[in-house]
Amino acid sequence: MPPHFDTIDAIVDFDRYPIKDLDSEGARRVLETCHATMASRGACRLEGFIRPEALEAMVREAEGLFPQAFRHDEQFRVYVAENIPEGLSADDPRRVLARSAQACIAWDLFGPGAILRRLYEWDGLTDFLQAVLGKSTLFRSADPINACSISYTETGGELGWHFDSADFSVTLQMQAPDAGGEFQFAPNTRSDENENYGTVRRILDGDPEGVISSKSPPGTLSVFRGHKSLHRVTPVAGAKPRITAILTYADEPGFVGKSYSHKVFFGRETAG
Ligand SMILES: O=C(O)CCC(=O)C(=O)O
Ligand SMILES: [Fe+2]
Repeated sequence: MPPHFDTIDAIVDFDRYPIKDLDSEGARRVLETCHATMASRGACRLEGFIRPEALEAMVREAEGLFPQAFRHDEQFRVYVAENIPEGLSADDPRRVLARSAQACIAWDLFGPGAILRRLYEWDGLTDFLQAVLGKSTLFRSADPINACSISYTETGGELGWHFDSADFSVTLQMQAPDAGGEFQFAPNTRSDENENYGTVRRILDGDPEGVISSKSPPGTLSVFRGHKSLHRVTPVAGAKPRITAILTYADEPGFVGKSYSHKVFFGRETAG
């Protein structure tokens, strides 16, 4: 009989990450590690978060959805969706554009029994992430299109350097490509007090100092504060695409994203 994934226990490796009861000793230990790396680097990674059999089935689901994915290949500002003053000097990093070339599957294309849907809709994950981030509230996004989505980065594709508009992001690495597709992250590139344009410029020009490269094994859940830390996904090569799920959250219930991102990343016309 093929394995079933109708309970969260079959999906999340609770032996390794006992986070079902956040008050348990095991959960406290997991949270301690996450808090430490969130504080020092603005990021944390949980390798092997998804059980191998569930991950395999998740990848098959993602492959099944792939023909419906919307492709984009566009230039974006590094400072995504931020107001950029006019008359900036030629070398100001706020003028720089970066390339994003990926294919994406919207949330409303996931079937009712999709494993990724079960994971995202499990309240325990939202509660765990709230604890990791030390927030007083956290809600799943109500966006029908990008609440939880899948990005496929095919050969020649990439996601150029940028600061996220959201305060933090959560990703699940599902499939690593044959080559490239590394996640590069410059922890705490900027702060509320200091934009550090010089550092941003230096990284955009290719200086690797202060940049951490990671190739997360499939099954890794990552949380990172991408609004303050410049990051990118390097170009992918080879037949196998990089497949990543992006899970989004908000401090308030009922959050719906911007229509321009629905159009650019998912090819949808929406209001708002
Ligand atoms: O795919 C990744 O690992 C990062 C994605 C990302 O930076 C984003 O969605 O803003
Ligand atoms: Fe990002």
